[in-house]
Amino acid sequence: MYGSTPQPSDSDRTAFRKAEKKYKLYKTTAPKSRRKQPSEVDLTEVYDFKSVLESFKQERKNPPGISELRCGLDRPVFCFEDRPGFYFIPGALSIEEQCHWVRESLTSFPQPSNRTNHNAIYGPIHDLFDAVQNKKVLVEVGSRIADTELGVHSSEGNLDACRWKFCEENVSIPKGDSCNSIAASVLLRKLRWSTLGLQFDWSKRNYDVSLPHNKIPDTLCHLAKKMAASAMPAGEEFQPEAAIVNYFGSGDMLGGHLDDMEADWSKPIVSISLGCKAIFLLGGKSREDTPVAMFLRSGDIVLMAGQARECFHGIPRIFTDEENAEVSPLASQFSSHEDLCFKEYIRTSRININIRQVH
Ligand SMILES: O=C(O)CCC(=O)C(=O)O
Repeated sequence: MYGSTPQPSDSDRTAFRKAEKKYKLYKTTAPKSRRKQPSEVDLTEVYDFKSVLESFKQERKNPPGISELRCGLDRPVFCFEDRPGFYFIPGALSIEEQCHWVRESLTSFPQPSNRTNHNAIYGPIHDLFDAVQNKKVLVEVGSRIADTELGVHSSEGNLDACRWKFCEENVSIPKGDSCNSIAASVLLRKLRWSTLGLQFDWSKRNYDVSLPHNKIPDTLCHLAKKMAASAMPAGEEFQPEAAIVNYFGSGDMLGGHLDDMEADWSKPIVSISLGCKAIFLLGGKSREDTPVAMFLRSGDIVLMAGQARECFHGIPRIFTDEENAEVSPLASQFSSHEDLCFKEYIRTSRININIRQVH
């Protein structure tokens, strides 16, 4: 009300929300500049496991509250002493492995029968990345526009899926036909998630085992099993059944949430970071619990199992500016002309692949 002291809204009150607001990207216009710049943010309380790993390698010492888990993995796994079930494996993937998973995330993971956020509007989209590389446009084929006029071939057998087709960007639409279209490059920028293995139904918030799906690639299963081993109950092997791939662009965030749709929380979620650096918040069982913040870099893997499965977590920020993204070593791997689209994408994006055992 006018003249009264501003009251925080309900959503601003929790400790988790406060931390999200602290790290979120805000842009302000600097004096003498017309361009908006990211506002300064205090990062002094953000844990940096890259430095933890370096000092561990040099001096075998960890900062207070962090310890190294002794397990069979060929690299250090760190945990917070007061946050059981949460494990951090800094630099778990080599640059070549990161490169491989970026390629897979952009080419094969969004392929039908896997679903993406685009399914709801366009139906299944085949070969999106290929269409980006060939500068194609997705066109809604109206009843009067014949496929042959657009020079396209249907990629799906069913009628619904035939409504949207990729064609050359300069295709001429016959007079009188209204025609919606969207550039493949825009669709790629708007890609938010794809689901592998058992398909997650976001509206019902459960796994729809009746939906057709592609098998999770063996190499990804192998990697997830190897990484998960440190957080598995003794004598059991992790069984990857589903994965969600999240795609983040500049300004995107993932609000605080729980991953509670899997039956058995003793099994970890294996979460792989690729591309631009991000801030991850790990809270407690209530949004009122103050979360701990940490950087996630390309190649880092975190595991959330047991009690950590009951904890709110989220990504309030990704860093897409050259100075802070720390993505150059990965981007420079995409050096050939054919790889230009991968390079352009990953320079300002982050991909997260999280693999789950559902049953
Ligand atoms: O992007 C991340 O690192 C976290 C992803 C996540 O929390 C989720 O998909 O549930």
